[in-house]
Order: sequence, then C-alpha cells, then structure tokens
Amino acid sequence: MSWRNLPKVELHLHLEGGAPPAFIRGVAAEKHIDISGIFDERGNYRTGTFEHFLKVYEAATSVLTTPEDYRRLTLAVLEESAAHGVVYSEAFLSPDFCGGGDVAAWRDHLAAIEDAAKEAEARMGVTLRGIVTSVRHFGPEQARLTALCAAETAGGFLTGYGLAGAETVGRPRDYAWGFDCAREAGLRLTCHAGEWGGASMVADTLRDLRPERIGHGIGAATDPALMERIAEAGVVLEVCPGSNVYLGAVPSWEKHPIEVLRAREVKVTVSTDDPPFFGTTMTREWEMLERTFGWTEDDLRALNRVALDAAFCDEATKERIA
Ligand code: ES4
Ligand code: ZN
Repeated sequence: MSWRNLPKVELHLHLEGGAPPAFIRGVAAEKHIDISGIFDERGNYRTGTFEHFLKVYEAATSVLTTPEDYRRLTLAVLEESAAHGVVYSEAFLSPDFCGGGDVAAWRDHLAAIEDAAKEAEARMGVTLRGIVTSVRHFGPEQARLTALCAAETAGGFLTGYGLAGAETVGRPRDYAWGFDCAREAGLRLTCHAGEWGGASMVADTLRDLRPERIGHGIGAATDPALMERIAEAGVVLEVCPGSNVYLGAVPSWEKHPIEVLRAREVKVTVSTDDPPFFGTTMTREWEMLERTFGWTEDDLRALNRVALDAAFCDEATKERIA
C-alpha cells in the first residue's frame, strides 16, 4: 500500500492561512471589498518575503469579520485538509483577527469555528482542535489580551496556546505572562521559534516560555548541544519544510535540516503552515520527503505517529483516530 492512502495528522496550520484564495475572493466580492492586489494573474496569493507574506495574510484575513465568516472559513479549510487525507488537525486561531482581543467577541467566533469543526467531523471525517496564538508583532500588551481570551475558553475544543508572527520582534521573555496565564488555565503550549531566529532563539524560547512543542525550530540544527537537549527533553518540532523553502528560510528542499534533526533523534513532525499561500498540501509535503530524502512508507508512518503522540487532544480522541 502506498503512503498516499494513510490518514495524516497535522499539528501546525494557521486557520486563515488555510483559506483557499477563491474563498477569500468570494467573501470580498460579497462585501464589495477590493483586495485584488493580493492575487496574481492566476488567482493565487501573491507573496514574496516573510514580511510581505504577513501583509498579504492580514489583507486576506481583513475580509473575515463575523463569526459566520469564520464558520465558512473553517469548513473551506477542512475540506482541503480532508481532500489530502488529513484526519486530525490542530489550527492556530487568532483572537486578534476574531474580535480584536475582546473576550465576548472571541467567544462568538470560537463557537462558530467549533460548530463548523463538528460539521466537518461528521461530513468529512476530519477532527479539528484549536490553539490560540498571540501575534508577536502586535506587541506584548495585545498578547496579554489574546492570552486572556485563550484562558477564558480553555478546555475541550481549545487545547493550546502559542505565539506566532514576526519572530524578531521583541524577546521571548516579553511574552512570558501569556504563557503563564495559559499554562495555569490548563492549556498545552507551543511557540514559533527558530524559523528565522536561529539556535539562540530556540534556546531562549525553551528557557523563558517552556513550551512542549516548537513551531519550526529548524534553527536548532546548527547547534548539536541544543539538539541533544531538545531530544532529551522530548520537545517536539512542528517542521514545515515547504513553507521554509517557499519563504527562503532554507535555500532548497535538498538543504532542509529536517534530516539533520532526525539523525540527532529530535522528534520531528511535518505540517503545511499556510498551504495555499505556499503552494503546498500535506500530500505535497510527504511527496517531497519521499522524493528528496527517500523516506519510505515506514518513515512516514513513524512521522505521523510522532505527530499523533504530540497532539494536544485527549487520549480518547487519539485512540479514535489511531
Ligand atoms: C504567522 Cl501570524 C502568522 N500567521 C500565519 N502564518 C504565520 N507564520 C508565522 N507567523
Ligand atoms: Zn506557523
């Protein structure tokens, strides 16, 4: 049997980052908003550097304002995931974009997302859990508001808290309050680090924020002592190779450090990050692992097992999926 038929687990997907361009164009047209500048002549998102990507992402997201918009977004995103055999997905949700950090508005958006997730589970066989992410470049004060949103809605569907956005804005410790708040509320923790910031950013993040997973984390691959610490601590990396190649965090698939990390026994998983923005899917990620590094079906099964083990959902949910 080919790996293509295997059910896949994805741990690192930004909900708005999964929005098919046609969906965003449709919502923009309904609301008479002109965001045609963010699309190329073929109708795909037009992005370049990471900074430009963040601008395009925020422009696309700006057309989504109501809980109903987020209900439709969630269905559109999960339809794509399910089409690629994803049976379990964790999505980063941003109260910044869902009510601006106001708890009541956030509750309404989250309820709509959860409602769509229930429908998708019944109709498409894909289970979704949410991870609130604060956005680093919106600053530490705003991060406190969004962490409070997370703490207020912790449990059940909402399993985690984390930090995304421009990695070089501020220092990890500036965001420690939100991580402490979320930890006290019982949420599991993950933090983007070492996509751009290098090994020191991964080390500072582990020391100051103590997440159990790291988003990307590829910067650790230049530091053997750090890789050893990560492997011993059992910290899991949410590696997104297609995203890294697309945005230029690494020069090519051939030069991607996922093999270095794996050789050092760091727990790695593979996800898409923002699939239509980066021209990727879970199928393409697995295909490139096979084509570039010769990963076998057994390697991909093992990769998927690590992801399921590291998922933030409860054990009963994992058993149902496995
Ligand atoms: C991100 Cl704030 C945000 N949104 C989508 N993708 C991202 N990657 C890093 N930060
Ligand atoms: Zn990400």
